[in-house]
Amino acid sequence: MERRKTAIEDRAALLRGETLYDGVRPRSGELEVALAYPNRYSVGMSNLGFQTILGRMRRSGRFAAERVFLPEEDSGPLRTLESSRPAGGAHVLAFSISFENDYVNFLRMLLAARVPLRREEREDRHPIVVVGGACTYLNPEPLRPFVDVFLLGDGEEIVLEYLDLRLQDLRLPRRAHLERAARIEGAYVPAVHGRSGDLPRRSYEAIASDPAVSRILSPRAEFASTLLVEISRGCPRRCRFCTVGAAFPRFRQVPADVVFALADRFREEDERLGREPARAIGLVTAALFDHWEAEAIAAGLLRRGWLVTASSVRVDQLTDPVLDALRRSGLRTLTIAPEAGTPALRARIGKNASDEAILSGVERAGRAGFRNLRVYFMLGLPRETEEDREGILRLAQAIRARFRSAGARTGTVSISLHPFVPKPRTPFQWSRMLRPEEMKTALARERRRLAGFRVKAPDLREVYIEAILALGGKEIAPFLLRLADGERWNRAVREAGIDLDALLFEDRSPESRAPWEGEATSRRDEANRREWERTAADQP
Ligand code: B12
Ligand code: SF4
Repeated sequence: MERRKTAIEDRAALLRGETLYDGVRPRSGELEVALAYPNRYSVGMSNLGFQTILGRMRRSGRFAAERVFLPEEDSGPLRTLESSRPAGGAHVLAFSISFENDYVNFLRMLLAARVPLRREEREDRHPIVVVGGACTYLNPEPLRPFVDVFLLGDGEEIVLEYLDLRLQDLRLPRRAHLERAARIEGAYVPAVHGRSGDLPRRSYEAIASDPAVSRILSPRAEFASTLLVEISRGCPRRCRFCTVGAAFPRFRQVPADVVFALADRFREEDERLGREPARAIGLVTAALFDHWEAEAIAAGLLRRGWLVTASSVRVDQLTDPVLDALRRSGLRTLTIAPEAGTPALRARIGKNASDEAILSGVERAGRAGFRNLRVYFMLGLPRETEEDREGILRLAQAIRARFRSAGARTGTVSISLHPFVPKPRTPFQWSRMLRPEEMKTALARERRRLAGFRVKAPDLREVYIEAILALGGKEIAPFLLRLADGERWNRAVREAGIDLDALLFEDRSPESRAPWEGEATSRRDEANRREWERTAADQP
């Protein structure tokens, strides 16, 4: 009883703290949708995919869409945030998933919602379990046994097409509805299609006039009370390890005047309702300095009285006006990701930047007044040599020296070391990754070398779980179920009979068919194979 009361109070406090914009308040409607994020409120509310899909559902005015997050503690059946409805009683239980490790939370939330985990065990009274989000369409296979409908690609349009169909089909048996859903372009219905293979994915073409934007601001989000606007989708660079180009094949940009119009509209709404105005805008983009109007956007927002923030930036492309706008907005730490210690390895992974280009970017950051730098490197990249690893220390020292001499005398330079994880639909999908013992030794050695720096590295268990879930097929379902049951990862691997050598620790042949590939070889698969061969031949 006590516990239940706390959960209700927490919900009320979260809702009271939120500011809603642009018609995103909850509506009533015949179709009840629970939109879930398989992680905490603070993470989900910082995710623009989740916010965008919720915005679409609510602003259409046709559906009763409420949010669900991973509960802080086991507090009885899973309930929606807004009106505490049981999530398992909705017509549609939709999940937005952007990180593989959240698959475990996805299963735990289904359990908490009292929905059978395996799709064949669900009956007409159960919700249709729908899933969207980048990692789930790069490789839907590990989730295949648990998901009724995947909506592949950009979700802006397809989510409404699907919900409209579900509304029409409310009185149809589950199977008949699924058969109809399978005809939507971009829908993958495992019960009808079998493997996901060659199914098309959706791409939203109107981003330039209708960008993704967060319409609910919360002081409890990771980016507290910050309005997030996606100023570009995709990335024109094709670093060989990175999923962004694979998830969003076309690079699309939002013009500065569209960003300003949005910001002005939100400001007017605050003024009209006499609320404390939102002050910070977070520019969501994989490629801030590739945006043809990056400088105009940063300077124009600042002129309008907004504080401007951005996630990590490409250090070899920094320009003074954008750095200046970020600094004047109060940002003190800049995150940069050279990824590898030597120019040769950077060329091999497709993130070409000379040491001097990196150092002169760092110098600009120091001159612009940044106090701290966070520098990301990966360990265990394909054909990485001892010289490449030593290069991390050399580059880190040079970065610190240049940063300090440019003015940041007392600030910190912290290093993040992340094990390389091969990702589906990238040229490095065929690469091996280091075994846990190799990785532990390499990490320990780097930590010793980098003794003068603050070094961060992730929990290795999480890294190997991510790799298995990224690359595996539907046969890894027992592994996932064991993790959801709280079992340790290496024991779950053994009991599920997964051959880690074949899956992770040996280079795979580009001729072999990956779980997510179809019968036909797509142009992208071909391009990835060529890039992988060029990597092996040391060609840029
Ligand atoms: C903002 C951000 C964060 C925020 C917010 C959480 C989040 N996951 O987004 C914070 C800081 C908390 C964060 C944390 C992390 N992040 Co992050 N993050 C980003 C970033 C910069 C933007 C994401 C975004 O908002 N994109 C814009 C929206 C509109 O796109 P979208 O989410 O894909 O949504 C679209 C579709 O996928 C689809 N869709 C999404 N949900 C649904 C649901 C339904 C029902 C439907 C139909 C469709 C649908 O429709 C949407 C609109 O078209 C991306 C890089 C990038 N630019 O993409 C990295 C990125 C997603 N993050 C990444 C990583 C690795 C992490 C961390 C693991 C970092 C760490 N070590 O802690 C954590 C994981 C946290 C988590 N559980 O997700 C990686 C993911 C890599 C992967 N899976 O292979 C990315 C791609 C960066 C990268 N290049 O490596 N991140
Ligand atoms: S690593 Fe960065 S620059 Fe390279 S493709 Fe990915 S998002 Fe673009």
